[in-house]
Amino acid sequence: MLLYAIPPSLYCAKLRIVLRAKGLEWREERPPGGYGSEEYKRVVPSGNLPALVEDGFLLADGEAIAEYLEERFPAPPLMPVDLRDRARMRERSRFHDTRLEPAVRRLFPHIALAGRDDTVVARTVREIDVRLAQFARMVTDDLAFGLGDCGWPITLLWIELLGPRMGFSVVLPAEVAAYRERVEQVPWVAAELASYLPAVEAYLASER
Ligand SMILES: N[C@@H](CCC(=O)N[C@@H](CS)C(=O)NCC(=O)O)C(=O)O
Repeated sequence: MLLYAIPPSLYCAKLRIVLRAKGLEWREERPPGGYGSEEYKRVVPSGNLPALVEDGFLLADGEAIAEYLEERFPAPPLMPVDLRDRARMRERSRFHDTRLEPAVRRLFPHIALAGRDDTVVARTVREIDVRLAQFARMVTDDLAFGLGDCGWPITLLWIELLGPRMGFSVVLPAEVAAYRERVEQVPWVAAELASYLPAVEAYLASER
């Protein structure tokens, strides 16, 4: 399996948790021509990272790939059996992908002091606080680790590392802190975080 990825990408890290959980082997390549290049878009029309090629089958979009892998390699399962639990697992994933992560991503152009707008940062941090408070009311511990959990430890790591560098502090609501602790104990999450952390730190150092 070939994964198109760049080291600091959140969604590539999220997908690697799925690959690790499934016990799959993969190799990684940077997008040909570089991030955002026309050359890459000739291979992957949307230009999205991550993209996966499996047996000549190309698929881009982390969530689509994760759901494909779940169906292609059902064991061990990363989706609950119960219909409503499956829906809740998807809700957890979509809330991460469409609410929390995009807010965190909006901070990226402001990491370097030269490009920082403190008003935008303060507004974005308030939004992150709101999203985390919402998630605190959604998250429960009755679902076994699954697809909907893979993005959270990655984005929560970014929030933790960005705070001291950008002069803000986000205190996780108790429910989210407990959830994070639980998820980080899952072996494939721990393995991915250990290999991903240096890539995030290198990226942050390059943005100084
Ligand atoms: N929902 C998408 C989001 C992925 C995403 O935002 N990837 C970034 C890199 S971390 C990207 O591909 N940016 C370039 C682009 O969208 O053209 C997914 O799950 O794959």
